[in-house]
Amino acid sequence: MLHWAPGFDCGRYKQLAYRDLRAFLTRLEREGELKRITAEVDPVLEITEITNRVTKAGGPALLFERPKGSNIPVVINLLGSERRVNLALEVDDIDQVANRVRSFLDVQTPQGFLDKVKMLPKLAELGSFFPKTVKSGPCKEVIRKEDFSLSFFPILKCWPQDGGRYITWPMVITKNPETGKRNVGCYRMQVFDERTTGMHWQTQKHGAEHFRSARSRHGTGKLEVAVAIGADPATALAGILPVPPDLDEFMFSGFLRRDAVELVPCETVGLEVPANAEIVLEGYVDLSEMRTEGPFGDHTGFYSLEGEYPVFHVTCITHRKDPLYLTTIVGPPPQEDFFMGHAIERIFLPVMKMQFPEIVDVAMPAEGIFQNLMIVAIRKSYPGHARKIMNAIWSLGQAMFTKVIVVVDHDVDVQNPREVVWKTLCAIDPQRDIEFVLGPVDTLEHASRLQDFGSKMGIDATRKWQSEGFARPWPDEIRMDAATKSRVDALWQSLGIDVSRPR
Ligand SMILES: Cc1cc2nc3c(=O)[nH]c(=O)nc-3n(C[C@H](O)[C@H](O)[C@H](O)COP(=O)(O)O)c2cc1C
Ligand SMILES: [Mn+2]
Repeated sequence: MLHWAPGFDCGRYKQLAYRDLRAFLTRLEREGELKRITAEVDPVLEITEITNRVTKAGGPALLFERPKGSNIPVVINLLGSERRVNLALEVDDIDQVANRVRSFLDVQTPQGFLDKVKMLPKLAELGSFFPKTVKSGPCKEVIRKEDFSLSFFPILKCWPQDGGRYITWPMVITKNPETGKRNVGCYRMQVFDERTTGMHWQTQKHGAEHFRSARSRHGTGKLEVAVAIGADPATALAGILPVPPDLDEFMFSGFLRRDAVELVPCETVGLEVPANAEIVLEGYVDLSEMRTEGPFGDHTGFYSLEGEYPVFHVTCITHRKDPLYLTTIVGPPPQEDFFMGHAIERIFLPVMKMQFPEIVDVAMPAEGIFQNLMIVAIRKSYPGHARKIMNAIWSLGQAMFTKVIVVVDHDVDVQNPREVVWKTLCAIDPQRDIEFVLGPVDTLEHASRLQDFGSKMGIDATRKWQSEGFARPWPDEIRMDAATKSRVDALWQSLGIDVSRPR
């Protein structure tokens, strides 16, 4: 059920945030963006094969009503298209969210009384995005402290060589043992048995940092963990948002949904979870326990190898009376994670531009699987500027993983791969313009010399300047003059040539 309430602006109707996952599904169904599947389908491999075909064809979100072996329906491909991401964030275009981010970043130090008064609504709005703790919520409709098993849930085995079934879209919640600040991360969880899973905290991620910090403080013992599965779409995205350490992802979800995320305290651990969640797993990670996890068909399009990871022990499960199991698959691109990641890239671009105003645009094509390729257009204003930007990106949060950075001039359309290939290759003297650095690489990087450590490459594909030691003239790009173009435009019909007007 969707809620509509009178808005404050212009007497128009303002839509409130989706209350939960099912409210969003209702909207998707009304928009023709949800397909219910009533046939029995196996969560072992079959759901992946169907979803992979549907995502690649630009098809709808899927609700598998009869997954084999469970009476809980599976929701998948929820955000597997640009349109559904826009519906999730209630915009027509993702840049509208980026503009909202920019409007908050643009708030200047007020100069006078009037300026201060003008700022108040913005500050009040910001305050309304902080998560709110409430007493109870639908995720507590059923509380199972004794009688529970992960086998109740239709957890997918995604690809043939996967080490088992994996929970792929959890919100994994921990608190920083030093500061008490919350982190929410989406980290896959391999099901080991009815009450234990793996916890795939990659080395540089905040969950892994909490684990290391707890170990160095206490040596042995437990780190409490809560895992929420399925929520309204902006909240469900929390775990994926690349926000700085100790910044609460749920606050950012509140910003995205324009309403606070409501949290409820867990039953057996000192953590809070979204009240509207479908399923919650409470438990702990034992600080002295590691177990082999993997392999897993990953978003690189290859299997990530086995590795040693912490183990999550479930001590209690709470869920709705009729829970839905939200999941996703990764694999050969593009998959659903491309659409989620692309939206996040656009939303965070204003933040990147605030720190580096010379950045004009950024593109991360699907085949670059996020960490392999970033194309950056800059307004170059001093010698070596392209290399400065490469280094900036390699030190910017998760962008540190970027294996290849291509920096082009501001007049190159980075969203057009053909133009990028053409102009990049024309602009480089490879020996001079390619730079290698050593540093941290993504844990999933399988070609690097070591896990988590390897080399990265920057390509300076900007025009070279005299002040950079380039002594030759740089040629102009070929462009027909405007007068000739308009003369030919006027003639075009009469020529009877059967092609649409070339650009
Ligand atoms: C579907 C999906 C699965 C993911 N699985 C993992 C994972 O298993 N381990 C991991 O470290 N990151 C994984 N990620 C990436 C993290 O969610 C992402 O880097 C996030 O920003 C980490 O949060 P943190 O910065 O608070 O650690 C996954 C992302 C998606 C979209
Ligand atoms: Mn984080």
